[in-house]
Amino acid sequence: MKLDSNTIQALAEHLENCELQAHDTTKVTEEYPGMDWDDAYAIQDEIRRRKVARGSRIIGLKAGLTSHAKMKQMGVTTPVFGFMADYYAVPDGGECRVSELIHPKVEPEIAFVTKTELRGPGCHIGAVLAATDFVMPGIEVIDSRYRDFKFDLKSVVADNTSAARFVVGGQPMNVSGVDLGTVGIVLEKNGVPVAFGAGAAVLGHPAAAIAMLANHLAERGECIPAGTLILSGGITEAVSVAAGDNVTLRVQGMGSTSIRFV
Ligand code: 0L1
Ligand code: MG
Repeated sequence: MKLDSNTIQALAEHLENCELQAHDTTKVTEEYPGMDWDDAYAIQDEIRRRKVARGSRIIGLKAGLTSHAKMKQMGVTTPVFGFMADYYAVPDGGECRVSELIHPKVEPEIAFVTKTELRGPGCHIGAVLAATDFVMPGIEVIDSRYRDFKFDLKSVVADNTSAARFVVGGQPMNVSGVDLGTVGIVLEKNGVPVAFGAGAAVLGHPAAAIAMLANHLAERGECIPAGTLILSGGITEAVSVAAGDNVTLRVQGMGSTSIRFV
């Protein structure tokens, strides 16, 4: 690690305040260009610690930048991992207040819920499918705290991978009932289809993103516990939203989930 603990704490406080007060900032690597991956995840961990210390529960994990569309959109090449706090969750069909966010975008995702622990190294798609209780449609609302969504990977990891809100719903499915590689999705904004794709857009198969997460956690001596909700990453590019927008994700054979921006 290149940063001392005081700097990690100060950067975590700054980024979390940007999130809580809905104002943007410059990327952290501008001031600390020499920071490394461990520093970036240590800042994210400190944000997580601060939330838990204030009484929030961590209710899920996420993989981000797992599709070529997203990587191309953001000009990066590697997936990243983050967490979801309890207040990020929006009920299916519920409201998301835009005034609490900076410049929200939505991503169509497949959400996994595990039934047994997943532990790397060497975790693979087969192990993920065996450990999955069910999958369902999920919309992630991302809201980078960086001005104009301009960042590099270490900055975005420090910023908890732009995590802000999410909704899951539709028909929970056993993985034996759906081919997650070929499953089709349609994202609608105000009733108009705005993005289309198939599960394979995420690393060839969305379960590959969950395996990568398990292997990433193993490097830190951690695992994915049973009962964890995980967003596997945007299947298409992210779509900007504003107050008044209604967004619905339809996943073939798995129903739909919706969120309203007010
Ligand atoms: O969930 C995601 O794919 C977002 C990762 C962070 C990058 C972004 O803000 O687009
Ligand atoms: Mg996402």
